[in-house]
Amino acid sequence: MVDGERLPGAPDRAERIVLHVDMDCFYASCERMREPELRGEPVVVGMGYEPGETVGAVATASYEAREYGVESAQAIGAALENLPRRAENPGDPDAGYYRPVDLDFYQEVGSDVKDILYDLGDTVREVSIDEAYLDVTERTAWDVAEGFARHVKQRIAREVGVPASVGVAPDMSTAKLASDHDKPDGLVVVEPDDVREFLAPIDVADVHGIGPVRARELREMDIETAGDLASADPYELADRFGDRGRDLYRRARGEDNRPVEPRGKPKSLSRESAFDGATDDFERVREQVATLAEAVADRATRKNAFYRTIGVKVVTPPYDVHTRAESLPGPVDDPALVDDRTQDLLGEFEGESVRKVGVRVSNLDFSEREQTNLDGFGGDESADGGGRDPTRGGRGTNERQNSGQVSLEDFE
Ligand code: TTP
Ligand code: MG
Repeated sequence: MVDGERLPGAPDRAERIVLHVDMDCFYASCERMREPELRGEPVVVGMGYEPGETVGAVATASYEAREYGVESAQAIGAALENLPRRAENPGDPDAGYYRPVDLDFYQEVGSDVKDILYDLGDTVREVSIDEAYLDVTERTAWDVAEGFARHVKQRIAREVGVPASVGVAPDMSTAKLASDHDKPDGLVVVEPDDVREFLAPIDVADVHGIGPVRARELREMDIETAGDLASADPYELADRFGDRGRDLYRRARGEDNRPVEPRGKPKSLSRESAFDGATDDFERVREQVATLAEAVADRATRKNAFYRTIGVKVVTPPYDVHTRAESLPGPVDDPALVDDRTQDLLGEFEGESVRKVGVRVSNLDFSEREQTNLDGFGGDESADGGGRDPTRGGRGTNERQNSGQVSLEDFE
């Protein structure tokens, strides 16, 4: 095929490297971050669950709890039959820890993960609170893709503290199946020449876009696996399922040309770092925040992002997350202001022991810089000493926030 024949947005699949990230038992992993004694234990997170009660449904269960037959969407009552509460059975290893959903906290953690992904991918498509696709074609190559994927996992583990599974493949559909293939803590790279072989044994019900009803219909046609689907008669599939049938046939053959279209521009940019244990040396905390502030402001400048909110996060033992933020009257790109405001916000925590600190700019605005670039005049904006501040005039209002106020969206 010559280049000119290619449809826009439908590059040859061998040319693309797509990485899919899906966090492992995400809500349970978040709970383990702030309650490290839950690590390695069966953990169940319940929606509509109240401690001590039997109401609600399982949002997720740790892999240890899944061993007892606990699974997403199960009623808490049913889960308790398989896995009783540790609180009522102290010391019993066959009992588990039940926690209610704390979506604000999970959003906060998910957003920290996404910040790293935006740093690592050319384009990022956010799919849900714990899942995203990255086009990393320009960032890596097939012979080093595994190392790159490991780097992604390690940055998330080190900087945020939750485990992820990662899949790398030449298309989105295969990348998703790859990240799911070795969960938890998975890392699977499927190179272009191996796609058909990788897909062959996969159950049709696991192919993206095939729900339980269609899976049953396919099984009636003796199509059990993606391999069966890939070698089925495409005309028969089209007859039975219309255009959708042709799509599924292509997907089973690894011919998924959907580009990784960016969705969900970063809502915030942040950096955080943990101290070994906790520190009582507040000078150290201040220095760390200054370093993080510089890194975050630099990243915003590189990403053409103006910000309307500057904030800090301070984690104190055992794992109490405090966030403080200041809203500015308008969007700015002003590293000195980030430094100044974060040090000011930090002052409240002087004298406290600190486990972890973070700096975040949010309420991002990409429009002005894009406009500037379109005009072709971008050169003089930092003439006044590094910062461009179209609207600064008054001091921002100091506003207290609970950790995480982003709403849940894009749940696919
Ligand atoms: P998933 O990624 O589907 O599940 P998971 O991260 O818990 O487990 P896995 O290791 O298999 O990826 O969903 C992400 C989060 O979304 C999950 O932690 C809880 C929430 N969720 C619900 O609230 N209800 C549901 O039915 C599902 C499937 C997930
Ligand atoms: Mg997940």
